[in-house]
Amino acid sequence: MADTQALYRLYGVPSWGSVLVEAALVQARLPYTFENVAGFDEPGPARDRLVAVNPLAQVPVLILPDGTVMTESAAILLHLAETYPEAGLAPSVGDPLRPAFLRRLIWLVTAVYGTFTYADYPERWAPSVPDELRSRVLGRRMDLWRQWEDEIAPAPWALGERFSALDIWIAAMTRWRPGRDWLAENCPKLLSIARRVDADPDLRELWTSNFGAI
Ligand SMILES: N[C@@H](CCC(=O)N[C@@H](CS)C(=O)NCC(=O)O)C(=O)O
Repeated sequence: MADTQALYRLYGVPSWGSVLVEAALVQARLPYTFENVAGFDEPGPARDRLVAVNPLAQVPVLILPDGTVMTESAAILLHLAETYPEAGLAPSVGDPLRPAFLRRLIWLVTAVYGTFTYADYPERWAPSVPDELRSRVLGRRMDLWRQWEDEIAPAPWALGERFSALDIWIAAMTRWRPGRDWLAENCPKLLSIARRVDADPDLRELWTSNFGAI
């Protein structure tokens, strides 16, 4: 499937947003190295290494085999899906499920993922009321998960019968706040997708290395 000589280089932190890209690399059976930049959210060498490739100082960053720097998880995912269609990460152009896939992927990065920028570091944006900002933004994120839960069919995967990277993203992002216990109470259909992906033998090692015991 892949040119095994061509190595991808992923900048990330275990269990952080880099897991979204790492899972796609594993799913596509692509060789990669992992540049752990843990601690990059404080000044120091890890931040310096990250800022050198992404001035926004965010993970994930993927360096392609030709040296091209890619940031933005959805862009990276779409690039990998298009380059390695056999990995089944996304319905291809012309597939009737493609619009639903694109809509939900972009919704995930704009509506849901964006909330982490504000709730993870509320003191940056509202220094006088950080706790209030965190709790309001977390409330917004819960509303968003509930909205998807209401829309999703009770089928095995987010797109119905067809597995896609959306399922991988559900498995990863539901590890983040508000977390799986909240999901069990509020979003059982999304949780069942997450658990099905947890059990995928190809991805188990990745989940363990990122989140510990699953
Ligand atoms: N739009 C970016 C968001 C990436 C993002 O928010 N990453 C988080 C880690 S999960 C991060 O680097 N946060 C540190 C910060 O925002 O300072 C993407 O989709 O890749």
